[in-house]
Amino acid sequence: MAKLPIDIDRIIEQFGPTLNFPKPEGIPGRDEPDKVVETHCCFCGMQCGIKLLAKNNKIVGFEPWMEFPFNQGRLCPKGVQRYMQDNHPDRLTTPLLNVPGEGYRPIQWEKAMDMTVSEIKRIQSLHGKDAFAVLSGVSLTNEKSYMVGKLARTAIKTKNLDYNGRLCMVSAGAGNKKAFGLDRTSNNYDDLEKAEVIIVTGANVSETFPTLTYWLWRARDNGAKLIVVDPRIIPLARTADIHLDIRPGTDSALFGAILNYMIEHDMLDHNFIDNYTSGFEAAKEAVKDYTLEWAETITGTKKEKIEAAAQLWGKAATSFLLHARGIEHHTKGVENVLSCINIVLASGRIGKPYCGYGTITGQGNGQGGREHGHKCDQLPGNRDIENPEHRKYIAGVWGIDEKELPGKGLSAYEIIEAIHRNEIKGLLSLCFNPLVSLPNNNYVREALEKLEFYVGIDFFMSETMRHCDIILPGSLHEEEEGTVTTAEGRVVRIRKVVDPPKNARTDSAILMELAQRLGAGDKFNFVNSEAVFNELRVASKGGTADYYGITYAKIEKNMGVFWPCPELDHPGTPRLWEDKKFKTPDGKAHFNPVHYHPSMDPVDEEYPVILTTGRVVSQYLSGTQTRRIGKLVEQFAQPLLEIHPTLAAQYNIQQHEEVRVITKRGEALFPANIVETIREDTVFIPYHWPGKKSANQLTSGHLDPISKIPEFKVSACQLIPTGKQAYVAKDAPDYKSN
Ligand SMILES: Nc1nc2c(c(=O)[nH]1)N[C@H]1C(S)=C(S)[C@@H](COP(=O)(O)OP(=O)(O)OC[C@H]3O[C@@H](n4cnc5c(=O)[nH]c(N)nc54)[C@H](O)[C@@H]3O)O[C@H]1N2
Ligand SMILES: Nc1nc2c(c(=O)[nH]1)N[C@H]1C(S)=C(S)[C@@H](COP(=O)(O)OP(=O)(O)OC[C@H]3O[C@@H](n4cnc5c(=O)[nH]c(N)nc54)[C@H](O)[C@@H]3O)O[C@H]1N2
Ligand code: SF4
Ligand SMILES: [Mo]
Repeated sequence: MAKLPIDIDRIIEQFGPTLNFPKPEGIPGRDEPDKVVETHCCFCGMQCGIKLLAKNNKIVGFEPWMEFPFNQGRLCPKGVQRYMQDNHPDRLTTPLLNVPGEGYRPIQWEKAMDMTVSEIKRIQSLHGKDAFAVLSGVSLTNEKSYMVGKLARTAIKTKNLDYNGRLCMVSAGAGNKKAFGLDRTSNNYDDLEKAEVIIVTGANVSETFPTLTYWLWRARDNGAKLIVVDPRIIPLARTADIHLDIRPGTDSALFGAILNYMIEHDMLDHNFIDNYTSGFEAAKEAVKDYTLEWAETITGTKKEKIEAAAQLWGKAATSFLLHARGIEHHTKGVENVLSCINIVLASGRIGKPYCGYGTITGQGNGQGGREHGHKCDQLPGNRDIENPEHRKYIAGVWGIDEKELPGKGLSAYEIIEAIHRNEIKGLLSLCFNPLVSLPNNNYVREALEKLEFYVGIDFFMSETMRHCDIILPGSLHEEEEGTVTTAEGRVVRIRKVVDPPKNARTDSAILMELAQRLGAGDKFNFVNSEAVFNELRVASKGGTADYYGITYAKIEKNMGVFWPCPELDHPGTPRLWEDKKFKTPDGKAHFNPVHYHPSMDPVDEEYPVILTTGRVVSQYLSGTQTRRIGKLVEQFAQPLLEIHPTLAAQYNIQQHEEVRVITKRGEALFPANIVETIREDTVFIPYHWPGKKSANQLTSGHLDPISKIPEFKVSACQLIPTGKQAYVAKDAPDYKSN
């Protein structure tokens, strides 16, 4: 008999015949739950429905929530492991004070709050209100996002408030507002199902939005043609009809050429263009020289392939175009987005069944978090902080004089620059790990060290938190009631399942106490999260992101409601623009002229290789959460440098050899992973790791002039093999082209 791979006898001897394995310290095993709660995954913008199981006020596991319409029980590797965070031994459970020379010492809440408030007051009385900044995050619920905005503007009274969506959806947001006057994906994802042609550009859907692939496969089963645009043969590209392997930073050239081709071959919806859009002539003029030959030289992709894609797109009766950060993380992120929107508008395929367009929102509440006013230029309801009418309305809701409302402040990376210039001296951050996720992080570290006072709210000790003077232990998704808005624009309920552990508090309780101590307690008399939501509904009323008609009861009854939902008897809006009444001042959808521009850090003789950065399936963002979950670490334990065999041979780089990657910002060592799935002129590094493993040691602080998003997707680099073999736990998958 073949020998069993495990020694059962030894195991029985050790643990007894019932195989009672000891439970790992701090993480209880699966017990019969005393509570099963329908809520959502805390990670990406899909916000998959999930049931969390709890026993004795601790999360003990999960079950699929089959009825939730978007994911119908499906979950990705992160979703099935997320519950491991709850009882994690690393949870921050008491406020901490950084004592110089000694390190972090636990302190009472009373003292932590006293010190925080007195430091805010000290800095502001010496240097002005705007010398204290706030950085927020969109893993926070709608209610918390709204509270942070209100806290910054009415209690701290600073204009310098921004959020981590600045690194994420702002290019798409700015492009969508320009073109449609509203910032949301145009349809829910059911409409993908019968789209004839689907373009996915700059979105590694299988790894970053795994459950969305279900809707793409449904479309494929119905015969949809799939066009994938990505410098890498990402898993989705393996099954695509056409893969356009463009050079990073050249989407606007590609989509400009496709628009020009559509115009030349009269693949246009003239009725739609004439009656429902403006700006077509200027957009046409901008691309008149963008031939397929020109596009081939810029994108590095064969013109025959571009033509085939233009033909498919041009002739389709129904279609969907989706993009994510691959086209948005550029100094021309907004232009890239507009170049996509132009080909959608030219086709007239929007506001109809199975016809849609949208950015795929990244963070858990990336959609809602960009609507409720914790951006430097925005007030709730996606209102404009510089618009006098909008200011007046929100000042009225908040019971303050419009003049008291601060104006437009600095964006996230600009706040770091202002700290360097000594203009900002104090910082409150929550739900943001800028030291790992902002570009050029040596520069970010210097800024954090320069602050006179820094207080952070998190549930784990992130790399950024280590620079705080005071750390306040906050709460996980499942420790508070609230709502989030999914990538589809569906507002859903987040359920409290357990209490924050030990001495940790809910984020809301912390924000409310800060407001009270800063003298704005009367504006934060919220009895629960529903009360916050009800104020948010009023604040959003009449804005483009109108939530007025959405209530907790309505969300529960319908398993989510799509905004805009302006009245209580309104059913919500899964598909936008069926009435063709766009939210722009002239009521039309706007074409915008887009000229192709090179990236701000172009390759040259000294820095000849393009470095692009992004994600892997098992790690999430700065990794604070997922690098603490063993199973996810096992899947992808360290950042590897993806490099094509031809480029590797050119530099004589061996598999797993440590390679020095150098840009104008700095250098770092990464083991090579030689794969055939990437362009020969481009290397890729995932960015989820801190310190010496951080890709953001290399990226630049060049920002898009409109959206202020950093150019994470293009840096010019040098590669120098070190001759040393690195220890590599596991390779990134190499999806061979054939
Ligand atoms: N597993 C996992 N899932 C996540 C996250 C995570 O950290 N991990 N984060 C969530 C968040 S916040 C976000 S924003 C999303 C991001 O989701 P995605 O945007 O899908 O993720 P990225 O890996 O940043 O980039 C996507 C692709 O862009 C390609 N790319 C690079 N440069 C260019 C270019 O110039 N043009 C084109 N067309 N493509 C280019 C890269 O090769 C990469 O495959 O994922 C969400 N989901
Ligand atoms: N090179 C490179 N850099 C990138 C990107 C890239 O593609 N390449 N992508 C960018 C993108 S798209 C994004 S979205 C950013 C993300 O950048 P970050 O927002 O900095 O990343 P996170 O890991 O989400 O950090 C959030 C922190 O908040 C904590 N947190 C999570 N939920 C909560 C909560 O409910 N309450 C509280 N109090 N804390 C919470 C987590 O523990 C974590 O420490 O990174 C950007 N950086
Ligand atoms: S796809 Fe996103 S929301 Fe769904 S389980 Fe995975 S990480 Fe969670
Ligand atoms: Mo993101």
